[in-house]
Amino acid sequence: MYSGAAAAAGPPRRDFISVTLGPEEAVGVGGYNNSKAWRRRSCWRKWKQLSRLQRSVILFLFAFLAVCGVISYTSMGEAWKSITNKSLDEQRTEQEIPGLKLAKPAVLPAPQKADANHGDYPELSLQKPPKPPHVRRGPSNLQIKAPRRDVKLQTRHEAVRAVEELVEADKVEKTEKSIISWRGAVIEPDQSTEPPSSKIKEPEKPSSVEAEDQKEPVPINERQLAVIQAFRHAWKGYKDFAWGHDELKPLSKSYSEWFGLGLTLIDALDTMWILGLKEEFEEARKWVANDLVFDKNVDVNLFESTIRILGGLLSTYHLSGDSLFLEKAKDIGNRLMPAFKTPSKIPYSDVNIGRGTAHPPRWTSDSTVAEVTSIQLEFRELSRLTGDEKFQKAVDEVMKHVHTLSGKNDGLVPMFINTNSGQFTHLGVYTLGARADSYYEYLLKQWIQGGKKENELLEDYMRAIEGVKKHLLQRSAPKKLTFVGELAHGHFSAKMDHLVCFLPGTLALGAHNGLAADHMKLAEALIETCYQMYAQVETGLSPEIVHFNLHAQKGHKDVEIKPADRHNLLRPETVESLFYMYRFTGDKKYQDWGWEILQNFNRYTRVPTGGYTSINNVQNPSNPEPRDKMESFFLGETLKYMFLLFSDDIDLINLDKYVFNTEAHPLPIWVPA
Ligand code: DMJ
Repeated sequence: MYSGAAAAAGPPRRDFISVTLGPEEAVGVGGYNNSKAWRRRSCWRKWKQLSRLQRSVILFLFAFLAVCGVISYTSMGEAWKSITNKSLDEQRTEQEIPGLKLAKPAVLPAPQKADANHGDYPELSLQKPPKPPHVRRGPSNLQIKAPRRDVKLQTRHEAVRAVEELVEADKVEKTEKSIISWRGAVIEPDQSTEPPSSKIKEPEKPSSVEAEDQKEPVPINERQLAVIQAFRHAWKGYKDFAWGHDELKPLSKSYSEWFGLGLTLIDALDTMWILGLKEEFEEARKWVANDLVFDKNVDVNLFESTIRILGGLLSTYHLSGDSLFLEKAKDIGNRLMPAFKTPSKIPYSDVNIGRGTAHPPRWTSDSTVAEVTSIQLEFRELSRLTGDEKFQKAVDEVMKHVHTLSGKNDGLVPMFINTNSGQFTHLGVYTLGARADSYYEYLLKQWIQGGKKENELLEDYMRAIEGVKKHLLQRSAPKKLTFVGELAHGHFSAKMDHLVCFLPGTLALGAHNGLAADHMKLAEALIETCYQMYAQVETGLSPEIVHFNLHAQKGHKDVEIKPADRHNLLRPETVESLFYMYRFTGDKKYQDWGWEILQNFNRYTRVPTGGYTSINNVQNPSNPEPRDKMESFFLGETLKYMFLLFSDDIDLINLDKYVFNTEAHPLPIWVPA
C-alpha cells in the first residue's frame, strides 16, 4: 500500500503491517534508477527493516496465495480441457468434410422426426417396455435355446395393446373429424392409403446376441396395423359363426367341416402370436387345451393335417414355449404314423386318426408327389423334440427313395407316385404347380433345416432348378414376363398356377443360403410376373391359373384367364415370395405391391359381418361372386406373410434361425447361422 501520510508520521508501529515506499527510494538521486541490482538491494534493505512478525505475516500471505492459486488452476484445468477437446473435434469434422461446418448444438429440444406421426395417424412409437423375463421354451433337452426373438415377441403383446388404445382414440377422433386422410383427401377410414414407404426405417442387423437383446422393439407401422385389423376382422367372423370348426362360411354365417379339428384355429395360432394378439391367442389356447381331441373316428389327409395341424402346433410350441402344444403335436404325429404302413413305405394319402388305419383315395392307389415329400420338416422336427426317431426315419425314407427313382426329367418330377410299387406314375407331365410344387420347396428347406449337410437334397434341388430353366421357362408378350409353364409329353403349355408363385421366394431363400446368384436373378424376374398376375386383372387379384400370351396381339395383355380359372382362394404364394424378396433385397417396391394386394383383398373379399371370402370371378369388380368360404391358410399364411412383409425387423422370425413350412409355420433351423 502506498501511504505518503504514514511515511511523514515517522516509523510505523510494530504491531502494524506496513510497507512504506518513500519517493526518494522510488526515484533515485540524480534521476530515475531502475537497474536490477539497485532494485534488489533496495528490496532487501526494506525487508531487513521489517520486524520478524511483519516478515512472518508476509511470508504466510504469500504461502496462502500460492495454495489458492494451485487449487483454482486444477479446477479450471478440467473445464479448459473439455473446451479445448471440443474445439479439436469441431476442427476434425471440418477437416473430414471440407466446407461443412457443424451447427452448434441445439439449445431447444430437437424437433420431432417427420415420420414420428403421420398426419392424423396415431403416434406409433412406443415406450421401451421393461425387460421381459427369459422365456424357456420346452424341456431342457431341446438343445435349441429359446431364440432371442421369442423374448421380444412377449413385449409385442404390450406393444399391440398400446397401439390399440391409440387406434381407438384415433378412431373416435377420425369419426368426429369428417375423416380427412394424412394426404388431405377425404376418405373412409378403412380405405386409408399408405404412408410414404421411404420413411420406414431400414433394418439394422444386430452384430451379436447381446446386441439383439439390447435392441429396441421395432414399432408396428401403419401397414402392419392394417394387417392386424384384417386379421381381427377375419377372426371375428370365425369366432362368431365357426368357433372350433374347420372353416368359416362368412356369407351364410356358418362353417364347413373337413377334418373336424378346428383347422382355422390351429392354423392361425402362431399368426396371432406373431401379430401380438394376446387375448385372441389365450382364447384359442383354451380351446386347444379343453376341446381339441384327436381321438376321433375321422379320415384326415396326411399332407394337409401335417402342414396345418402338426406344423401349426410345433411352431406355436416354439414361439410360446407352452408344452401344451408339444403334447398335442406328439398326439397327432403318432396318430398319423399308420399312413406309412404301405408296401413301398410311400405313405397313403388318408389316415383315420381314431382307428389308426390308413388308405389311398378310393379311386387309386397313387399318392401325390408333393404330398408325400412335403411332410418332412414337421416329422423331422417332431423326432428332434421327442427324441423318438421313428417320425424322422419314416419321412427320410421317402426322400431317399424318391432321390433314386427314374422317371424324372432333368430333376423335374411327375405328379403321382404309387404306394404299392413306389414308382412314379402318369409319367411325362411336369409342373411346378399343384401336386408337385412343394416337393421342390422342401428339398431346399430340409437342407436348410438340417444345417446344410444333406447333400442329396441339395443335389436334387439344384438339378430341378436347372430342369425348370431348361424346360419350363418362357417369356410372355408384350411385356416379356418370365414365367414357369408346364410340359406334357414334350409339349410346352404356357399355363401357370398361382401356386407356382412360391418359387421366387424359395429361389431367393436358396441364394441367401449361398446357392447360385442367378437363382436370385430368376427370383426377381418371377416375382415381377406373379405381381403382374394381380396387376393385369380387373380386381387387382390373381386368378387360380393364368395362361400367358407368347405372341403380341393387339389389345391383349400378357395374362389370359379361362372362365374355369377365374377364382381366387385368398392364397398366399405371391405375398410369401414378396416377403422373402423384401427381406433379402430391402427393395420397398415389394412392400408396395403387397400393400396393393391387401387393399384389393379388403375391397373385394371382405365380408362386412366378419371374415373374408374366396371369390369366383376376379375379372368382375362389380360382382366378384363370393364363394362363401374362408380358407384356413388365409389366417395361417396370407396375413402372416403380409405382416412380415411390412415389417422392417429382420429378427421378427429371423430367416437364419427359422425355416417356414409350406403352410407358413416357422420351425427352428437345427444349426442356426
Ligand atoms: C397351403 O395349404 C400350402 O401353402 C400348400 O403348400 C399349398 N396350398 C395352400 C395355399 O395355397
